[in-house]
Amino acid sequence: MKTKVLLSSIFFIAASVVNGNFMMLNASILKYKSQRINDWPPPFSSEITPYNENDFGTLIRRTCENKNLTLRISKVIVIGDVAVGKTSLVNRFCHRLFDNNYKATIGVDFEVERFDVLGVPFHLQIWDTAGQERFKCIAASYYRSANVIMVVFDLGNLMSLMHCQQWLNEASCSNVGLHHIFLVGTKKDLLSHPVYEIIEKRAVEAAKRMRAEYWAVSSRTGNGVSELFTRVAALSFHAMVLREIQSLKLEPINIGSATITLKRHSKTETKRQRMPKCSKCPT
Ligand SMILES: Nc1nc2c(ncn2[C@@H]2O[C@H](COP(=O)(O)OP(=O)(O)OP(=O)(O)O)[C@@H](O)[C@H]2O)c(=O)[nH]1
Ligand SMILES: [Mg+2]
Repeated sequence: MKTKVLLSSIFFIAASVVNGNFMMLNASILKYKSQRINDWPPPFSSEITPYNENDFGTLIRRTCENKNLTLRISKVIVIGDVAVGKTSLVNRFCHRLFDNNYKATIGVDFEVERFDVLGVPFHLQIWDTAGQERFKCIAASYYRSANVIMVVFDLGNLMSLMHCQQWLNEASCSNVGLHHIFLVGTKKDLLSHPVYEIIEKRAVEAAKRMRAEYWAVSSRTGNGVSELFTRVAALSFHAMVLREIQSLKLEPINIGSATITLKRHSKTETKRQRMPKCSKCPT
Protein backbone atom coordinates (compact mmCIF):
# COMPACT_ATOMS: atom_id res chain seq x y z
CA MET A 1 0.00 0.00 0.00
CA LYS A 2 2.82 2.35 1.04
CA THR A 3 4.69 1.53 -2.18
CA LYS A 4 1.57 2.33 -4.18
CA VAL A 5 1.22 5.74 -2.52
CA LEU A 6 4.94 6.40 -3.01
CA LEU A 7 4.79 5.40 -6.69
CA SER A 8 1.80 7.60 -7.38
CA SER A 9 3.51 10.50 -5.59
CA ILE A 10 6.64 10.02 -7.75
CA PHE A 11 4.46 9.86 -10.85
CA PHE A 12 2.63 13.04 -9.80
CA ILE A 13 5.91 14.86 -9.10
CA ALA A 14 7.36 13.74 -12.45
CA ALA A 15 4.20 14.78 -14.30
CA SER A 16 4.20 18.17 -12.59
CA VAL A 17 7.87 18.77 -13.39
CA VAL A 18 7.28 17.80 -17.00
CA ASN A 19 4.42 20.27 -17.16
CA GLY A 20 6.55 22.93 -15.55
CA ASN A 21 4.09 23.13 -12.68
CA PHE A 22 6.65 23.67 -9.96
CA MET A 23 4.61 26.40 -8.30
CA MET A 24 1.39 24.37 -8.30
CA LEU A 25 3.17 21.33 -6.92
CA ASN A 26 4.76 23.37 -4.18
CA ALA A 27 1.41 24.86 -3.31
CA SER A 28 -0.37 21.52 -3.14
CA ILE A 29 2.29 19.94 -0.93
CA LEU A 30 2.14 22.92 1.42
CA LYS A 31 -1.66 22.73 1.48
CA TYR A 32 -1.67 19.37 3.21
CA LYS A 33 0.70 20.57 5.91
CA SER A 34 -1.06 22.24 8.76
CA GLN A 35 0.55 25.37 10.10
CA ARG A 36 1.70 25.11 13.67
CA ILE A 37 1.01 27.83 16.20
CA ASN A 38 2.57 27.37 19.61
CA ASP A 39 3.48 30.95 20.48
CA TRP A 40 1.15 33.89 20.61
CA PRO A 41 1.45 35.81 17.29
CA PRO A 42 1.84 39.60 17.67
CA PRO A 43 -0.43 42.19 16.02
CA PHE A 44 0.83 44.37 13.15
CA SER A 45 1.13 47.17 15.70
CA SER A 46 0.30 46.90 19.40
CA GLU A 47 -1.20 50.42 19.23
CA ILE A 48 -3.71 49.60 16.50
CA THR A 49 -5.55 46.66 17.96
CA PRO A 50 -8.41 46.26 20.39
CA TYR A 51 -7.17 42.73 21.19
CA ASN A 52 -4.69 42.98 24.02
CA GLU A 53 -4.07 39.36 25.01
CA ASN A 54 -0.38 38.53 24.81
CA ASP A 55 -0.42 34.78 25.41
CA PHE A 56 -2.83 31.84 25.17
CA GLY A 57 -2.75 31.65 28.97
CA THR A 58 -2.22 28.73 31.32
CA LEU A 59 -5.86 27.62 31.35
CA ILE A 60 -6.02 27.25 27.56
CA ARG A 61 -2.59 25.66 27.32
CA ARG A 62 -3.55 23.12 30.00
CA THR A 63 -6.90 22.36 28.35
CA CYS A 64 -5.17 21.81 25.00
CA GLU A 65 -2.54 19.56 26.56
CA ASN A 66 -5.32 17.30 27.85
CA LYS A 67 -6.50 16.96 24.24
CA ASN A 68 -10.13 16.86 25.27
CA LEU A 69 -11.09 19.40 22.61
CA THR A 70 -12.78 18.54 19.35
CA LEU A 71 -11.97 20.04 15.95
CA ARG A 72 -12.86 23.67 15.66
CA ILE A 73 -13.71 25.67 12.52
CA SER A 74 -13.68 29.40 12.35
CA LYS A 75 -15.48 31.27 9.59
CA VAL A 76 -13.67 34.27 8.14
CA ILE A 77 -15.45 36.59 5.70
CA VAL A 78 -13.30 38.76 3.45
CA ILE A 79 -15.15 41.85 2.25
CA GLY A 80 -14.35 45.19 0.61
CA ASP A 81 -14.54 47.22 -2.60
CA VAL A 82 -14.03 45.79 -6.05
CA ALA A 83 -10.42 44.97 -7.03
CA VAL A 84 -8.88 45.92 -3.69
CA GLY A 85 -7.09 42.56 -3.61
CA LYS A 86 -9.30 40.20 -1.58
CA THR A 87 -8.81 37.17 -3.83
CA SER A 88 -5.10 37.88 -4.19
CA LEU A 89 -4.77 37.96 -0.40
CA VAL A 90 -6.56 34.63 0.02
CA ASN A 91 -4.62 33.03 -2.85
CA ARG A 92 -1.29 34.23 -1.52
CA PHE A 93 -2.04 32.69 1.85
CA CYS A 94 -3.75 29.46 0.76
CA HIS A 95 -1.78 28.67 -2.42
CA ARG A 96 1.38 30.81 -2.18
CA LEU A 97 0.44 32.26 -5.57
CA PHE A 98 0.05 35.72 -6.99
CA ASP A 99 -1.58 36.62 -10.30
CA ASN A 100 -1.13 40.09 -11.81
CA ASN A 101 -4.27 39.74 -13.93
CA TYR A 102 -7.56 40.79 -12.45
CA LYS A 103 -10.37 38.24 -12.50
CA ALA A 104 -13.47 39.44 -10.70
CA THR A 105 -14.91 37.07 -8.11
CA ILE A 106 -18.44 36.07 -9.01
CA GLY A 107 -20.53 35.80 -5.88
CA VAL A 108 -18.30 34.03 -3.44
CA ASP A 109 -15.40 31.53 -3.23
CA PHE A 110 -14.11 29.68 -0.25
CA GLU A 111 -10.94 27.98 0.99
CA VAL A 112 -10.17 25.93 4.05
CA GLU A 113 -6.78 26.23 5.71
CA ARG A 114 -5.55 23.80 8.36
CA PHE A 115 -3.75 24.83 11.54
CA ASP A 116 -2.42 23.02 14.51
CA VAL A 117 -2.81 25.32 17.50
CA LEU A 118 -1.15 24.11 20.70
CA GLY A 119 -1.44 20.59 19.31
CA VAL A 120 -5.17 20.91 18.55
CA PRO A 121 -6.42 20.80 14.94
CA PHE A 122 -8.06 24.02 13.87
CA HIS A 123 -9.48 25.11 10.52
CA LEU A 124 -10.02 28.55 9.03
CA GLN A 125 -12.86 28.57 6.53
CA ILE A 126 -12.13 31.65 4.44
CA TRP A 127 -14.98 33.15 2.39
CA ASP A 128 -13.72 35.42 -0.37
CA THR A 129 -16.63 37.59 -1.48
CA ALA A 130 -17.19 39.68 -4.60
CA GLY A 131 -16.79 43.44 -4.36
CA GLN A 132 -18.86 44.17 -7.46
CA GLU A 133 -22.19 45.76 -6.67
CA ARG A 134 -24.18 43.32 -8.85
CA PHE A 135 -22.94 40.34 -6.77
CA LYS A 136 -23.45 42.01 -3.40
CA CYS A 137 -26.73 40.24 -2.66
CA ILE A 138 -25.25 36.79 -3.26
CA ALA A 139 -22.10 37.61 -1.26
CA ALA A 140 -24.06 39.11 1.64
CA SER A 141 -26.03 35.89 2.07
CA TYR A 142 -22.76 34.26 3.21
CA TYR A 143 -22.00 36.82 5.93
CA ARG A 144 -23.88 34.99 8.70
CA SER A 145 -22.11 33.29 11.63
CA ALA A 146 -18.72 34.77 10.90
CA ASN A 147 -16.11 34.51 13.62
CA VAL A 148 -13.89 37.00 11.85
CA ILE A 149 -14.81 39.95 9.63
CA MET A 150 -11.88 41.01 7.46
CA VAL A 151 -12.51 44.34 5.74
CA VAL A 152 -10.01 44.90 2.94
CA PHE A 153 -9.01 48.15 1.21
CA ASP A 154 -6.37 49.18 -1.31
CA LEU A 155 -3.68 51.33 0.34
CA GLY A 156 -3.39 53.27 -2.93
CA ASN A 157 -7.11 54.04 -3.12
CA LEU A 158 -8.44 56.24 -0.31
CA MET A 159 -12.00 55.83 -1.53
CA SER A 160 -11.81 52.10 -0.78
CA LEU A 161 -10.73 52.94 2.79
CA MET A 162 -13.66 55.34 3.17
CA HIS A 163 -16.08 52.56 2.20
CA CYS A 164 -14.80 50.15 4.88
CA GLN A 165 -17.14 51.34 7.64
CA GLN A 166 -20.11 50.70 5.35
CA TRP A 167 -18.86 47.18 4.55
CA LEU A 168 -18.46 46.50 8.25
CA ASN A 169 -21.94 47.82 9.05
CA GLU A 170 -23.48 45.48 6.49
CA ALA A 171 -21.55 42.46 7.76
CA SER A 172 -22.28 43.34 11.39
CA CYS A 173 -26.02 43.16 10.69
CA SER A 174 -25.64 39.46 10.01
CA ASN A 175 -23.26 38.91 12.92
CA VAL A 176 -24.46 40.04 16.28
CA GLY A 177 -22.44 37.42 18.19
CA LEU A 178 -18.81 37.72 19.24
CA HIS A 179 -16.40 38.20 16.36
CA HIS A 180 -13.01 39.71 15.62
CA ILE A 181 -12.65 42.57 13.16
CA PHE A 182 -9.61 43.19 10.96
CA LEU A 183 -8.96 46.17 8.68
CA VAL A 184 -6.44 45.13 6.03
CA GLY A 185 -4.68 47.48 3.60
CA THR A 186 -3.29 45.72 0.52
CA LYS A 187 -0.78 46.46 -2.28
CA LYS A 188 1.81 47.88 0.11
CA ASP A 189 4.49 47.09 -2.48
CA LEU A 190 3.13 49.86 -4.72
CA LEU A 191 3.65 52.66 -2.20
CA SER A 192 6.81 54.54 -1.26
CA HIS A 193 7.47 54.76 2.47
CA PRO A 194 6.53 58.48 2.84
CA VAL A 195 3.26 57.93 0.95
CA TYR A 196 2.50 54.83 3.01
CA GLU A 197 2.96 56.80 6.23
CA ILE A 198 0.36 59.38 5.14
CA ILE A 199 -2.17 56.67 4.26
CA GLU A 200 -1.44 54.79 7.46
CA LYS A 201 -2.57 57.76 9.57
CA ARG A 202 -5.98 57.68 7.86
CA ALA A 203 -6.18 53.90 8.14
CA VAL A 204 -5.37 53.96 11.85
CA GLU A 205 -8.19 56.47 12.49
CA ALA A 206 -10.58 54.23 10.55
CA ALA A 207 -9.43 51.10 12.40
CA LYS A 208 -10.02 52.79 15.75
CA ARG A 209 -13.51 53.90 14.74
CA MET A 210 -14.28 50.38 13.53
CA ARG A 211 -12.72 48.78 16.63
CA ALA A 212 -10.62 46.71 14.27
CA GLU A 213 -7.06 45.44 14.27
CA TYR A 214 -5.07 47.08 11.46
CA TRP A 215 -2.69 45.33 9.04
CA ALA A 216 -0.87 46.47 5.89
CA VAL A 217 0.23 43.70 3.53
CA SER A 218 1.35 42.89 0.01
CA SER A 219 0.02 39.84 -1.76
CA ARG A 220 2.57 40.34 -4.52
CA THR A 221 5.59 39.97 -2.21
CA GLY A 222 3.77 38.04 0.52
CA ASN A 223 4.80 40.67 3.08
CA GLY A 224 2.64 40.29 6.21
CA VAL A 225 0.13 37.85 4.70
CA SER A 226 1.05 34.72 6.60
CA GLU A 227 1.51 36.72 9.82
CA LEU A 228 -1.99 38.19 9.38
CA PHE A 229 -3.74 34.82 9.00
CA THR A 230 -1.71 33.25 11.80
CA ARG A 231 -2.90 36.06 14.03
CA VAL A 232 -6.50 35.55 12.84
CA ALA A 233 -6.27 31.83 13.61
CA ALA A 234 -4.77 32.36 17.07
CA LEU A 235 -7.32 34.98 18.14
CA SER A 236 -10.24 32.90 16.86
CA PHE A 237 -8.98 29.71 18.46
CA HIS A 238 -8.36 31.47 21.77
CA ALA A 239 -11.88 32.95 21.82
CA MET A 240 -13.52 29.65 20.87
CA VAL A 241 -11.73 27.57 23.47
CA LEU A 242 -12.35 30.17 26.18
CA ARG A 243 -16.05 30.22 25.33
CA GLU A 244 -16.16 26.45 25.45
CA ILE A 245 -14.42 26.30 28.83
CA GLN A 246 -16.82 28.90 30.19
CA SER A 247 -19.90 27.13 28.88
CA LEU A 248 -18.83 23.83 30.43
CA LYS A 249 -18.08 25.29 33.83
CA LEU A 250 -20.68 26.22 36.39
CA GLU A 251 -18.12 27.51 38.86
CA PRO A 252 -18.87 30.52 41.04
CA ILE A 253 -17.04 33.65 39.91
CA ASN A 254 -16.31 36.88 41.75
CA ILE A 255 -17.58 40.15 40.38
CA GLY A 256 -16.60 43.00 42.67
CA SER A 257 -17.48 41.93 46.20
CA ALA A 258 -20.31 39.59 45.13
CA THR A 259 -19.96 35.92 44.31
CA ILE A 260 -22.33 34.70 41.62
CA THR A 261 -22.89 31.34 39.98
CA LEU A 262 -23.17 31.24 36.21
CA LYS A 263 -26.35 29.56 34.99
CA ARG A 264 -26.44 27.63 31.74
CA HIS A 265 -29.00 29.19 29.38
CA SER A 266 -31.91 27.20 28.10
CA LYS A 267 -32.03 26.70 24.31
CA THR A 268 -34.73 29.32 23.79
CA GLU A 269 -32.94 31.87 25.96
CA THR A 270 -29.73 31.42 23.99
CA LYS A 271 -31.60 31.71 20.70
CA ARG A 272 -33.28 34.93 21.79
CA GLN A 273 -29.95 36.39 22.91
CA ARG A 274 -28.22 35.58 19.65
CA MET A 275 -30.77 37.32 17.50
CA PRO A 276 -31.36 40.83 18.75
CA LYS A 277 -32.63 43.35 16.22
CA CYS A 278 -29.91 45.32 14.49
CA SER A 279 -30.78 48.99 14.10
CA LYS A 280 -28.45 49.35 11.11
CA CYS A 281 -30.16 46.63 9.07
CA PRO A 282 -32.65 47.69 6.42
CA THR A 283 -36.21 46.67 7.34
N1 LIG B 1 1.01 45.15 -6.87
C1 LIG B 1 0.02 44.51 -6.25
N2 LIG B 1 -1.11 44.20 -6.92
C2 LIG B 1 -2.08 43.53 -6.25
C3 LIG B 1 -1.95 43.15 -4.89
N3 LIG B 1 -3.08 42.53 -4.53
C4 LIG B 1 -3.86 42.50 -5.62
N4 LIG B 1 -3.29 43.09 -6.66
C5 LIG B 1 -3.85 43.24 -8.01
O1 LIG B 1 -5.09 43.93 -7.91
C6 LIG B 1 -6.02 43.42 -8.85
C7 LIG B 1 -7.32 43.02 -8.16
O2 LIG B 1 -7.06 41.95 -7.28
P1 LIG B 1 -8.18 40.90 -6.80
O3 LIG B 1 -7.55 40.11 -5.71
O4 LIG B 1 -8.74 40.16 -7.93
O5 LIG B 1 -9.29 41.89 -6.22
P2 LIG B 1 -10.67 41.52 -5.49
O6 LIG B 1 -10.79 42.41 -4.31
O7 LIG B 1 -10.73 40.07 -5.24
O8 LIG B 1 -11.73 41.94 -6.59
P3 LIG B 1 -13.29 41.44 -6.70
O9 LIG B 1 -13.29 39.96 -6.69
O10 LIG B 1 -13.80 42.00 -7.98
O11 LIG B 1 -14.03 42.03 -5.55
C8 LIG B 1 -5.34 42.26 -9.57
O12 LIG B 1 -4.84 42.70 -10.81
C9 LIG B 1 -4.19 41.89 -8.63
O13 LIG B 1 -3.07 41.37 -9.33
C10 LIG B 1 -0.74 43.49 -4.22
O14 LIG B 1 -0.53 43.23 -3.03
N5 LIG B 1 0.21 44.17 -4.95
MG1 LIG C 1 -12.03 38.62 -5.86
